[in-house]
Amino acid sequence: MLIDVITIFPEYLAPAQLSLLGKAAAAGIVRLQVHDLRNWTSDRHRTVDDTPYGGGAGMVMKPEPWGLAIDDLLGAPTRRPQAPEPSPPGQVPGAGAGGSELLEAAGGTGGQGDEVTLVIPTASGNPFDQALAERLAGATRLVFACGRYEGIDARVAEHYRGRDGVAVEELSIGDYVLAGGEVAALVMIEAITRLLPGVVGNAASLAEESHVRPGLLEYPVYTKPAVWRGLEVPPVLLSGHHGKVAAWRDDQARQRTAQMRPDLAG
Ligand code: 6GU
Repeated sequence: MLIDVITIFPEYLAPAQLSLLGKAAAAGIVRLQVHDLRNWTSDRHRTVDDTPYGGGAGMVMKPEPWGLAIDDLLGAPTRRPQAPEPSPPGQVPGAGAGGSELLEAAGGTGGQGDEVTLVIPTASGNPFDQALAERLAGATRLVFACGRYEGIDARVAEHYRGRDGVAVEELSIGDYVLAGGEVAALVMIEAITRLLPGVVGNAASLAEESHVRPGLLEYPVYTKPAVWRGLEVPPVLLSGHHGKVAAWRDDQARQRTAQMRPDLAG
């Protein structure tokens, strides 16, 4: 999977090089390219924002740099990740037109046969959830357009929504307001890439966790020691009785869901 992130703060994406994602990149499962939006400005001040039509507080991101940046990235044919990169995977802040090394229009993406899914993180988007993460994990190419300020001129989403081979997803990671889309993009990238074959060592661990069974949170987990600060591990977990363990976990998952997320409990 090839993932491009366009942002005015490329450094924000540095954590993506760590841990799971970093390993996925090193293994050639994911290639992450981070681009500085200001590379697609042409004025002296590298301006990316302006005042909102209709008035109101804050600034809006101008459509032109976004159009040029996204056109450049989409124009470059889809490139498959190629195991261990000579240069640090990702980190292309500064690479103007998206690196146009190779090519090979890889199959469908976005789960709908589109070549590219353009993800626009926004608090006013559709809720990003596990089902969406699973669908996007089927994509071969994702481009994240991370806005700041009051958001990106709405015509950018409108323009690309109409384009052949492009699926546009305006997505929110929750009901709160962030200062920009970068952290939301990180959240989505982590949720999506850990679903790719080979990223998480134990495939069974993917199946058991919270939200994979829609509407049911995960049961509590324990490890050694059996007693810690006077607190005991529930005895059933030490019983060796697999059937009882499974029933206990199922019951705990239901109780926990009812308590923590009554909105999910059916
Ligand atoms: Cl995706 N972006 C911003 N700016 N705020 C958010 C969000 C996204 N999701 C929840 N709040």
